[in-house]
Amino acid sequence: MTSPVAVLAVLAACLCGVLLPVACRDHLNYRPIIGVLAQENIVGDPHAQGSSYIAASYVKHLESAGARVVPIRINRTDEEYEKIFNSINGLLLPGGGVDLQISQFSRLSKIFYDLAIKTNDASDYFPVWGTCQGLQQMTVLSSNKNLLTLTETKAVALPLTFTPGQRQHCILYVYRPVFSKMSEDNITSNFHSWSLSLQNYSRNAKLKHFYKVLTTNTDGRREFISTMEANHYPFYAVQWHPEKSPFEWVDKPGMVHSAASVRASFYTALFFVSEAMKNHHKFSSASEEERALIYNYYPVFTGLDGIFLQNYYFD
Ligand SMILES: *[C@@H]1O[C@H](CO)[C@@H](O)[C@H](O)[C@H]1NC(C)=O
Ligand SMILES: *[C@@H]1O[C@H](CO)[C@@H](O)[C@H](O)[C@H]1NC(C)=O
Ligand SMILES: CC(=O)N[C@H]1CO[C@H](CO)[C@@H](O)[C@@H]1O
Repeated sequence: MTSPVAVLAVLAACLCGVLLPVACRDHLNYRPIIGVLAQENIVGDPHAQGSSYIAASYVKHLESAGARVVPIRINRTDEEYEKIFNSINGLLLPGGGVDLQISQFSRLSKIFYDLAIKTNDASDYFPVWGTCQGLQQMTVLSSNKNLLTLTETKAVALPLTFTPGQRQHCILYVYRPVFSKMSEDNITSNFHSWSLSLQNYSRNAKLKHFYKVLTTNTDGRREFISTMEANHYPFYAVQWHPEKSPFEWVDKPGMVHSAASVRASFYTALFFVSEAMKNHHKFSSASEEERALIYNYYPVFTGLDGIFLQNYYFD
């Protein structure tokens, strides 16, 4: 097995070499802080407090790979969001179940997506990661359309089908230690009703120009995108749930906890946190940073049958 150190070396070579020709290894930010978007509470959630939540598994996933997390709450002003953007080193759009065009989550996603495009265009490296709904939201933002289609993927574990000729791409380096497992065993947890089919992706010029497809899956009827990466931006997205294997425990079909699935999960987090290390945004003071971090909030245990084991709730 390739050691995590070897993977990091490959990552540094891969990402610094390809995307940042300057010797960025000397200038990494080893105290990265990643913003995670909150979203409207699930209707009928008996544990809900306030108006929005973040599933704690997303926070733990990033923390496991050496990042700290700042929650980005809904219903704040554009100015507040811009200030947060200039203080964090990367952004994660989590899974969930809100409207991708009219929810507060979609409003925040658009504000941060636009800021991320603008800042990367100005050579300020700022990575964005989307998981499940996060991937779906990114496709809506990049195409200005909802091109998703219903698939039979509500609770199913799948292997990944790698797109030929794409294995050299940076994000896939992360999967290398688990490549054979990923393409053969059912190690990705899928919990989505909607997917971006390869067909709609291929027919939409904006999406085709913006993203390349790294892995796909099928529900037996439609081939859909399961991992993608932007061509010119450090934007990455997966339709499956790397954070569930180590951190969610609801006992239902589609949940995988094998050693290979946990390892794959960790490598996705390590990859994204390594990306965030290339950004140098900072809070304006130590006390502002302290006030913004997730440690100011307490996750609520929702029970062993909770779709999310623990949630953070916000006003
Ligand atoms: C393509 O997108 C449309 C929405 O614009 C959707 O109704 C349709 O089901 C999608 N088709 C496929 C094959 O994904
Ligand atoms: C993966 O799961 C499917 C059913 O969802 C099953 O048919 C298949 O044999 C599984 N593959 C492996 C390698 O376990
Ligand atoms: C900034 C923002 O979106 N504020 C809204 C927060 O929610 C209240 C009540 O729903 C609205 O009135 C505000 O406009």
